[in-house]
Amino acid sequence: VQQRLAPILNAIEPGVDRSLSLRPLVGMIMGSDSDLPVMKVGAQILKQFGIPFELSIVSAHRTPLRMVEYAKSAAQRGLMAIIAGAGGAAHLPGMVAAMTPLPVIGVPVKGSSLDGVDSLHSIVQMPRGIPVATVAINNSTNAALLAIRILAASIPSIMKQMEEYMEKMEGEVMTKVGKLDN
Ligand code: RP5
Repeated sequence: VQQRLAPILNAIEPGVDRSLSLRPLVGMIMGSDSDLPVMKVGAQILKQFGIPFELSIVSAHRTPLRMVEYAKSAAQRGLMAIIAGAGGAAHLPGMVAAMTPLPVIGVPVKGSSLDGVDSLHSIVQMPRGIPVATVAINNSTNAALLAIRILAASIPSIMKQMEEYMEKMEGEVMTKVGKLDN
């Protein structure tokens, strides 16, 4: 799995072996390598904020035991949030949330036949007691930003970064407003 992900990791952070880097605070997992094009956008955001994270393939259906091991060890390994992307009958975020006390953010990945509505409904309709914070279809950017906000609540330097990110975004919009007005 790590071998298949290596080119992606390298594109995100050339020359850095994630397994040797800082202890990951965010776990980003996905059901299949076919989810990577969607998920790597969020990974790029985590990288941009300098958040130590891990990226891997964990399938609820094809590697159920790996999923159990991943979810059960996540808190103990120091993760503070998990982002889980999946398509179709997207059980991964919900099943992981059922086995960890950590916050889990689900990314519904758009599949080929039902436009991602299948994934969205699978992830968002969690039964009472096991929450999964669900972002919009294919929106791994918001999943990463939400994970960062979760970290920011207890890490002041990350809070400051998030405030700066929001100010920058506002500034960019206001520049466009200024151009339209003139
Ligand atoms: C899900 O099935 C994955 O998350 C993926 O979105 C979907 C299709 O997987 P592949 O058949 O492309 O591996 O488990």
